[in-house]
Amino acid sequence: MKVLLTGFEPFGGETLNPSAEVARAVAADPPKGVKIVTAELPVAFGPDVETAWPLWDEFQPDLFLSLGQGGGPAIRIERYAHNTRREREWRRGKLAPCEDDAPILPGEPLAYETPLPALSLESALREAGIPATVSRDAGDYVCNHLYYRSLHRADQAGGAPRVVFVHLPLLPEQAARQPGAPCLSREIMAQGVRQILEELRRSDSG
Ligand code: PCA
Repeated sequence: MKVLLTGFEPFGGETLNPSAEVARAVAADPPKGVKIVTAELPVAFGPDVETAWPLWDEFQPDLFLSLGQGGGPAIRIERYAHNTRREREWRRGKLAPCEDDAPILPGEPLAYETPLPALSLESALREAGIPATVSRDAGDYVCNHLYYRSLHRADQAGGAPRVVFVHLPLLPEQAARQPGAPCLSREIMAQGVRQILEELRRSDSG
């Protein structure tokens, strides 16, 4: 199974993004039978997909698994992408008010749902001892934008590749600067992403 596995660059005043760290770790040690191409995407509407599309075109993956930093205590398997985006501005790590709020692709569907079994992926992770949950809202920032554009593109192409987005908690180094914030280690998050790939490889070949 060929997988395009992406993470994002650090944003919002952070120097790390768990998604890029975990994508690199999994690409360096992929599950058996999984061939990975990985990339770190810019956190910007437009440049995110302009970086991902050439890899998609060249590699023709069976699966596009994109990762992003979401915070919270668990790995979040995103079930839906919504046709809405809102620009963000960070000032010293804090969100500043911003007026921009617009559809991603005017006239296109309000939302897309991943074709992948989010609920059974959640169960597989939890059975493996990894905190996981299904989310119905990927937000309105760049992660949701990439997800919406990817599901739209796959839909236009007749449903290939399969696409799913996963939000990750903070890393311990990040949470150490925000006392009380939940986090997971790189190792546990990488194990979770490997578990997802193994589940999907099984269903891909079966
Ligand atoms: N998380 C942001 C954008 C980049 C990232 O890692 C989001 O959830 O939209």
